[in-house]
Amino acid sequence: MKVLRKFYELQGNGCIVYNKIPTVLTASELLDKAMGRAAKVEVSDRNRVRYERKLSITKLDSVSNIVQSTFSKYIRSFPKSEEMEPFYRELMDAALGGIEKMDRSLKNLQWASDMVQKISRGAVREIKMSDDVAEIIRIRKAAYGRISSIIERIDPELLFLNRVRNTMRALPDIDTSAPIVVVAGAPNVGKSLLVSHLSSASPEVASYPFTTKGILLGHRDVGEGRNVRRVQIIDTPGILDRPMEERNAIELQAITALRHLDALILFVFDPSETCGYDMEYQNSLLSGIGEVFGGREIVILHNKVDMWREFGVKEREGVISISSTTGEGIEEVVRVIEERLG
Ligand SMILES: Nc1nc2c(ncn2[C@@H]2O[C@H](COP(=O)(O)OP(=O)(O)OP(=O)(O)O)[C@@H](O)[C@H]2O)c(=O)[nH]1
Ligand SMILES: [Mg+2]
Repeated sequence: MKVLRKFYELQGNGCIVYNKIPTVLTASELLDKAMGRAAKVEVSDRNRVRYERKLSITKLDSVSNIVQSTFSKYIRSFPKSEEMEPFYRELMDAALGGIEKMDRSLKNLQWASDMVQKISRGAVREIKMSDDVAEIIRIRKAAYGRISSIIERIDPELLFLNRVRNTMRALPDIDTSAPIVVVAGAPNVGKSLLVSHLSSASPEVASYPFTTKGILLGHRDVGEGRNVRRVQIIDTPGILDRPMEERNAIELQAITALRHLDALILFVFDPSETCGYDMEYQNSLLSGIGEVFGGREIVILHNKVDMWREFGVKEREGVISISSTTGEGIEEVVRVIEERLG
């Protein structure tokens, strides 16, 4: 699973842990699985009491083992929130309305696992001391009942963890340790066209919480020989193209998660204003983005030069004029990226 590698710090041995998070069963699915397996166990003994004792103990062991192994698999495969990279932790925090719920749910699974073990061991102890078939069966059934109610009690946690899993799988696959370029600007200014120019392969679409469009992720190798580095280029439709004041708190958090990325920001203007937004609006977007990325360097690009030069608009100093249609100025953008990130 591509995304999950981001949730794990490098281990002491320098290896990234590629854990897969399995689907999380609901309480009733887990109970069906455990009880179904227990129903199938077979034992043999000619003595009726010994037979019933063996059978009940084997069934209880089986139920307890399945529950424990299932929960420990979940506990192992989910990341601990404090070990997650800040970018992903903040995104998950926004998407889940509090990442600490994940840690709490995992703790509850551990609790349930311990309880099930305790109930089953206690019942086995009682069964070993009994010489009465009816009593042995009664003890087993009582233990089943208590185990079921423990599992049912943590059903909300199981459902929540499955939501966590699905949310994680949908996050963008960004390597936060590699260089990143974020392309921002108002809608229609030519961001996507620019990203496709800058990328060596065709950009892939990745989802991002609270945007319907999905971000574009392009790549480009910069540097030479041994010093080649893969730069990721992120197109941000629907993320950074509205004023920050219009956002709700969750959206804002998903945006501010971007500040954890060590990114070079390219802010694209459309001085022709054919995008439908005037320069004043575009400037106000820029200052909002400047605040989000506080202190990060922002490179200003004036796109659609092929168009606005004809309108008689003058080029500005300190700004790179480009055309994403004719390719004018793109080389200079590449040079700036190589200089800052190469
Ligand atoms: N003449 C001219 N048109 C351009 C240029 N760059 C982009 N366009 C046009 O502008 C329109 C928008 O381009 P996109 O690359 O989709 O813009 P965007 O910023 O990604 O738009 P959203 O994803 O909607 O925010 C398209 O019709 C492009 O062909 C340019 O340099 N010159
Ligand atoms: Mg676009």
